Amino acid sequence: MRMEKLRATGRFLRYSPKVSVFDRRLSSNSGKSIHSSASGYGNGFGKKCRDDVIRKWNGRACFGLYGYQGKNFRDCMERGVLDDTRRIQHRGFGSLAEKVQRNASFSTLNSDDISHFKGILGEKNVVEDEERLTIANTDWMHKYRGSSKLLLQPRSTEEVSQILKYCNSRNLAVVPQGGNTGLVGGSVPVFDEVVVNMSLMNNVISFDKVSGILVCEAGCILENLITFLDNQGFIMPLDLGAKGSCQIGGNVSTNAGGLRLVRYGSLHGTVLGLEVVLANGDVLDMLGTLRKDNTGYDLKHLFIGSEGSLGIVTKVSILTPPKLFSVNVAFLACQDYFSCQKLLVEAKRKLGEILSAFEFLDSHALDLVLNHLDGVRNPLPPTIHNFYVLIETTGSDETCDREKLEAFLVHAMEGGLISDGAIAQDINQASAFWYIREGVPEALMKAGAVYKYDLSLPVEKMYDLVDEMRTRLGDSANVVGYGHLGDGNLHLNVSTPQYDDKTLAQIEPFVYEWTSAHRGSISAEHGLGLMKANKIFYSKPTATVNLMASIKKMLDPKGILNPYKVLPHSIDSHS
Ligand code: FAD
Ligand code: 2HG
Ligand code: ZN
Repeated sequence: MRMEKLRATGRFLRYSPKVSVFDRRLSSNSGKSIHSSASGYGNGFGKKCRDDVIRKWNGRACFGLYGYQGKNFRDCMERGVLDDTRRIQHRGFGSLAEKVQRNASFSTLNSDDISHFKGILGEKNVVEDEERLTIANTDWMHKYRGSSKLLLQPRSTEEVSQILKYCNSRNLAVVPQGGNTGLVGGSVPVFDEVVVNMSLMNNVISFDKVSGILVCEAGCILENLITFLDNQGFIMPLDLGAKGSCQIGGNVSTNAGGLRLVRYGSLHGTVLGLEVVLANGDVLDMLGTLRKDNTGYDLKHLFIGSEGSLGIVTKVSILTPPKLFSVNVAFLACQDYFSCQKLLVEAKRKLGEILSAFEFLDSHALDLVLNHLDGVRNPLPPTIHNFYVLIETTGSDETCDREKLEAFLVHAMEGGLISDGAIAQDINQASAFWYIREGVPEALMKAGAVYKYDLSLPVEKMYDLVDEMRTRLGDSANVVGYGHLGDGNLHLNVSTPQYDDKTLAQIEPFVYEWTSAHRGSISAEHGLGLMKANKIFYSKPTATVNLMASIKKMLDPKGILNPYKVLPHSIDSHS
């Protein structure tokens, strides 16, 4: 039962109910320990070590058997997304929308428009209900809020095409919306844009078991695709904490990175084809299912990561890897950031092809998770460590992979890179380790207001920014650093009791200037949305931004698709 649930969340650890949980000392010299399972015991570790560990284990609770049974991240996510409109009232970023001028060339909705849409979609898929609109108008963080009066739910590409054709002719602005889990204010209206919600386009169209190529509609929820593929013996090359709500169309449109990019690469590599509806309603069939196709410009790439500003993605063709059964997850403690960094270099070299995730969080992030999420326990004894690393390996040879990981960890521990650690011994523990990492955004939400920065930076410099930010803000904020270390992607979050302009002024533009000075990117994976549309120049030269604006103008001359997002308002005014 539990195994099924975990499978559905994308964790494919082989579960052996016979395996008992205990920890054991890996390095008698260092006095540090890796807490691990009986399986694989004896591969390089002495008997004394085992006895020590069994004694130690008897003395304390099993870290793997967490008390949050029945709750997984999906439940939390859905609560976050669908739950109480009361919370929506409490939060709010106040003045953001006021800083943007509504584009006067856009029309406002009238009753003829509503009748027209009802003619295309039927009554039930033209939504004017206030409660549903409140949800659609509010982003996951409850930070950005629009005032759309209409949500449309197309069921086919043809319906999307008719919607856009009409909106274009009437100058009605549109926001494409997937699971509304975006973190940059891109998925919600700024003013009264019509929301085109893709959730009814949720069919798998085909799956080729020989090539592993999946073709599906854009509204498929990522977690459902993961489950579908699991039954076929495959996995999605993409996984992220929002999987229970986000949609593949939203993933493609944000070029989401996630937890396994280090292994499977970005969507620019795995997406083989797209079907997209342009602003004028034209349907672009680029839904190839070929690994190789060099016939001219590969236009699908324009839409991967364009955040709904160039077209609505209606279908996706994606290459999926076979599911491998040998999965190991280790949760490790490091004394300093330099050790995390060195551990990464070593992991790439020593774990090589089996490395499937390398994530990190600092002690501030761990504390948030422990304090704000129900049932989470620290897998490690409660010593203060400054950093934690989650390493996952995925391979096809259980014994070999386990030996490889353990040898790597022993070596790292002896070299002083790891101060403590635990290896999950079953699917529950693996899931529990992952929950700590994936739970950080939810914990931050519960802690109060949060300023989020999603940065690509040279790994060796990355944490300097967190330290500098801490110095700047002093006690007024909790500065948290975590993210996809294996990809050079830092999630810098500043947590405060509530939003205020003074704190914002201490963070920005400093954070963008620092990133730019280190030749980083101000958006590693979340996109620009509304939050960073005007900040694009920190990461892109003017000539490039101008070319982007020309492409936008060509594909969407009236600028109806996701206005005020992605491109700077100065050159995207369409006035
Ligand atoms: P939405 O939020 O609905 O939309 C995002 C953007 O895409 C908007 O600009 C929207 O207009 C556009 N869009 C949506 N669907 C379409 C479509 N069919 N056609 C055209 N445009 C469309 N992101 C990561 O990259 N990595 C992570 O690890 C990660 N973890 C997250 C964890 C949590 C808890 C949360 C809340 C978010 C996380 N995110 C992460 C951010 C977010 O989940 C991703 O950006 C995700 O890809 C958005 O998908 P969505 O379906 O929710 O899209
Ligand atoms: C993650 O990696 C997400 O958990 C969210 O990308 C990051 O909330 C954030 O800052
Ligand atoms: Zn992330």
